[in-house]
Amino acid sequence: MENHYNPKDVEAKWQSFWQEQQTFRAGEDPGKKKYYLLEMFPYPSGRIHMGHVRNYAIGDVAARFKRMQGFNVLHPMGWDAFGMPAENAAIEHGIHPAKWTYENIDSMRRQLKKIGLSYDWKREFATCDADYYRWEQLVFLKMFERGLAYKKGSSVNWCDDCQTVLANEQVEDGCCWRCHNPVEQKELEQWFFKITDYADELLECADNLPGWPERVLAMQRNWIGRSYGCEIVFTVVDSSCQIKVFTTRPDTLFGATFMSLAPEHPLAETLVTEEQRAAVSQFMEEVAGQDKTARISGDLEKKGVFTGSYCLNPLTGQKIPVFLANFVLMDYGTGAVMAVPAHDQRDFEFARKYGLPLQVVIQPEGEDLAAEQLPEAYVGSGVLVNSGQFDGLDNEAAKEKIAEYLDSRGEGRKTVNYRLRDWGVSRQRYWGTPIPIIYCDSCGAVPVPEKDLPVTLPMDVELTGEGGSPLAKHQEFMQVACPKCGQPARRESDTFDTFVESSWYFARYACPDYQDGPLDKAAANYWLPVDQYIGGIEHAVMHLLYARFYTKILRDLGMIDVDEPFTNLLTQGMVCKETQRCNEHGWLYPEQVVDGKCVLCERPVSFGRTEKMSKSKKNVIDPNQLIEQYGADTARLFSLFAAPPEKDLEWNEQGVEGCSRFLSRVWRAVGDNLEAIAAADMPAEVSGEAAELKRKIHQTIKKVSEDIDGRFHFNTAIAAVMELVNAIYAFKSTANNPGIMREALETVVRLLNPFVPHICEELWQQLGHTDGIEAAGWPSWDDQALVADEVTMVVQVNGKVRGKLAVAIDAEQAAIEQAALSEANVQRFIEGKQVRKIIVVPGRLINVVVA
Ligand code: ANZ
Ligand code: ZN
Repeated sequence: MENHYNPKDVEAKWQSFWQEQQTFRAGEDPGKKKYYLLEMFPYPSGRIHMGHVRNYAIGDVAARFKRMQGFNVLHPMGWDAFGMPAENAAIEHGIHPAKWTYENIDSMRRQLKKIGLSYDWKREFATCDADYYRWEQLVFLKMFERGLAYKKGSSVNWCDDCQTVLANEQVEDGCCWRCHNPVEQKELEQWFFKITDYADELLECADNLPGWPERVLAMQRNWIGRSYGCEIVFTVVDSSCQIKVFTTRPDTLFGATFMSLAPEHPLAETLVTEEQRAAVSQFMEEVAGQDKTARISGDLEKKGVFTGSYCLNPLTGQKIPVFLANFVLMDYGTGAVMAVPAHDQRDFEFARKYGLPLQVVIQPEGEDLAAEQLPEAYVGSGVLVNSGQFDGLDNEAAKEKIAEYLDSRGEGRKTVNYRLRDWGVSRQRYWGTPIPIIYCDSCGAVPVPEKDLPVTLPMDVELTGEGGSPLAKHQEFMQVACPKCGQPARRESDTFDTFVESSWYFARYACPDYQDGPLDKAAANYWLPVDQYIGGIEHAVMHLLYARFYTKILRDLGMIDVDEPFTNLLTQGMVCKETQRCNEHGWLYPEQVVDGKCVLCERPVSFGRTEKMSKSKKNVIDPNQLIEQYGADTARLFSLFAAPPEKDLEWNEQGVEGCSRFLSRVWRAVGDNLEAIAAADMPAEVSGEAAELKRKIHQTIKKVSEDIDGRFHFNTAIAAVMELVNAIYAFKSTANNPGIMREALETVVRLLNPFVPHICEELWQQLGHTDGIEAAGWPSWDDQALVADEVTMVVQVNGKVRGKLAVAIDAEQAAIEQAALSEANVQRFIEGKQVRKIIVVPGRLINVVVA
């Protein structure tokens, strides 16, 4: 055996061994319990970063652990390969998105293989393969047939730079999440998926996912935003118009002192009087420049304008002014709000700004709120006042009563509202899945017949980055005969949002080569749901919600039998590092700083905050270099040991070196003892120092097993193995107890295998095993061996011997008493009697005295 631990040779050797043996190939085996482990698949940017390493190392521990436990494990990998960066690269460097993407995939696959991740590479696919997206097109046709995919005009967030529509979540501070260009509003015909049909089920299932972090579920519930409330009708004065509002607080109706409409409200034009026209137009212009997200978020200053019209509060009969207000959005509720400034903070600020009256209608118990003195809106509960016949009612009860009363008069009704909107899936981009629709002047939007799928993305396009979708300019692609009437027609030039691809890739991994449909139902039902899904918290809403929705679609199309895609979810923390800056040269890469000085100008650098590793701040560590220098096992160990998976991990060089040293120490522990333990069997009985080591071995097995299984406490698991390694070094009697030393070493190697598999495979072989470490299985602990040295104590009841008890030598008095009292025979003699006292003679006897 090499004296010196040389990760490079070891890692290359085992990576090719796994490849040749197809160690991680998975197949359906109904006789075995399955375990499907999945990390969120990457976008093939070309280079892996430390976030990937961490994400995949976490997953790999679970996959290897479960395989060693005897599960039939599916652990696949693939590529989320459509999307804008490929197109941007094409525009900037003139390289075709397909070429760019597939080359990046090759390079990233090579990098991933160097980490030694236990993937079944036979199942790999890229979502830009026509073999994948054709099935997505088929599912779309079925959704279209059922009205689950439809087209409508809508105002969208538009980035003029990227020439594309952005989802609300892709707008950050009013700017495009990718290029940071300000976002505008634009009216476009778009394809939508009817996710709102599933709002209730998505919500209710969210209460049924105990394996998900509560934080993620809360974000999803909030995103779906179901609120129970009331629609109330207000009549416009001197007009036949009616304004409908949605409110969750019908109990405050007597306090509604004005009305706020969304500037886009269809009645806005009608309601504006001559005197107010100029002011209104000016306001409209201002709002048009504000982005929706800021308008909802509440950060924006509340502004409005009087329309000149009034409407009637249905209960007070009072004339109240109608305003347009920037914080009211057209696509929530009815686009109109009855403003209750005394009890709603936005309305309060608005009223103070425009000098509008406040009316208190909810009085908290034991207080006497006066409208003139309110420092802010009172939003709590209380009793109704100034509310006519409803005075004195508790406000929760009043919600019901007022709703019923309005209903009986035809002036309102109870409703449910959702914040969730249908999912807009159209993108005016080239590098995506073509939407299989044909437009015909006589037949309208006609679905592409199933037999004509896939609608393949043409490769010969010109990408300039200007003037809308490149597909629309591709004559050959666009011109097609109408499938219904045969007349010349044109194709849809939009492609799908790439979130569509990532909404079902996990199901396709069950049957990546299946040619008769999206899913081989038997295989998909065998593997799904994913038992453990691992990825970043940034996907808490969009990806995870869309995937849940799409799973329900596939179920309702009869393609699978599961309701939810992911049983357990782990959201890993970020990988962070200190930033470094030079006054002259700005942010610096770690290698540009030597002895605290900038290598470019020798000036001392200033150390900035520790932040998520990012290219823009240059606080990045290249995993490829790290692996080159220390080996993959060290890189893996560090990312697993430095922090629990859910927490942020702070990069530190000493930590990496520590991990590397630990692996060398394990290597030496085996090497140094190899000769001594050559022919040793595992002993049945041991004593003294050996018994202590045995206890340590089994305690460690128990701790590591429990820490890994379902809990992902990898850092404490690794710390426990480190202690066992210390115990091995401290052990002095190997010559007399070679068997126990062998057990200790083999245990270390097996327990470490999920974390650092290359070195463990090698050491396992050195220890004399020929068929790969996973075949050895996961070690189990012996409960007996956990107990410290024991003594047998006699138990008496009122001085008569009634039993014997094995007690740990270091057991506490209380534990000994407890054990004595629960001994079966002793219980018979004390039953129904009162225990007066218990006398313990340490190491010898226990006497229970009863009355
Ligand atoms: C009167 C009222 C009084 C309200 C009060 C609140 C408190 P959630 O819970 O999020 O559903 N609202 C309704 N439509 C709106 C729109 N299009 N844009 C902005 N705000 C809108 O919120 C429902 C409440 O948000 C509704 O209840 C309405 O204000 C406002 F003391 O009506 B409320
Ligand atoms: Zn036609």
